[in-house]
Amino acid sequence: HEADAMRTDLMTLTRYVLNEQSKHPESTGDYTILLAHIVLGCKFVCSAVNKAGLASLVGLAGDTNIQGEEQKKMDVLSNEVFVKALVSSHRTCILVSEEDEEATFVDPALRGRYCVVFDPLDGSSNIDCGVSIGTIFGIYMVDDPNNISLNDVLQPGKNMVAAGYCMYGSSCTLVLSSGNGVNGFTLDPSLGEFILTHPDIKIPPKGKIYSVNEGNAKNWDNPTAKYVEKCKYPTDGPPKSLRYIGSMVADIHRTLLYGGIFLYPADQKNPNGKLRVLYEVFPMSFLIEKAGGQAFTGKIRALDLIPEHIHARSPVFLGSCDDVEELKELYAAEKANA
Ligand code: P6P
Repeated sequence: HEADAMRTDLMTLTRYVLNEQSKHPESTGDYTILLAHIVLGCKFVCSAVNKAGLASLVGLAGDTNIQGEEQKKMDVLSNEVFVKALVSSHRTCILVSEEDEEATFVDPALRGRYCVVFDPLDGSSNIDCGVSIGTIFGIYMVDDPNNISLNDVLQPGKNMVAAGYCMYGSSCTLVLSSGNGVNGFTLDPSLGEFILTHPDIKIPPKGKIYSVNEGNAKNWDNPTAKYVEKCKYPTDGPPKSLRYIGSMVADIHRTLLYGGIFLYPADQKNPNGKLRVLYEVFPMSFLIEKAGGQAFTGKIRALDLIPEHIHARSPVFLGSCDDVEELKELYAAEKANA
């Protein structure tokens, strides 16, 4: 009987967000509507990604995006779908996409109070080999949509009102925080609904996994090199396992659920690391902190960073509290000896 109750009492993402909204009588419902449009984009991309191999959507679109990477058709498609969904929600005023060099200022007639920064298809170089990829997004709110500037999205990540990702893998999983707690929803394709499957996610305080691209080891700075050395040759316990997928959404999803630490350090080639502040570092740091973990840039708390421009990069170390704390001590020691 209990199982039946579970099956008929479906906690969909829509219902969950409406429940949250009802806790704030003053709320206008704008956030609920915005989220519904983000979810629409995720469902579309999920469907397209699942058919990609068949619909010969894989392969190059011929163009290159502003990152100078060869743009794949899926990137173009996903970006267009999210931009159109967000503009048509009438709840956004500024959009920043990994695929577009300039920010999009929404037509004043269609504006709302939210700014959305997103990577429509992060890890897209992995599409052809079937590795999980994902959409990453962060949401800021402005006071007056008619009085906006680029500064409204050059804000520290701690000012975000929400952040999340949708992972397109063996299942389609959307992980979201609207500021209090982190929840995971899995798409039931037969219903076309995201169902609550991971309520109130908490990251373990310490993990057994470290996640970094060891191929960059020769370029790492001392604290990172020392930390990874400790992971491999610990003096106080068993070595950690290395798990690195090379698709941020997949690496972070595992870190969130299993614990451990994810590192994308600076190196001599990329003094600011590789990952983008607004739509990779901030949303993932926001989620990790709301789940009880830490996110650090090598100098400061990641969410305190103020991006210089919309495609700014930053090193990032994030995951279980105790693991990140150990790495922070090595950076502090380096600073003290400097
Ligand atoms: P590397 C994918 O291209 C991406 O932007 C992230 O999804 C991923 O974490 C990172 O780059 C992987 O970078 O240099 O290890 O291949």
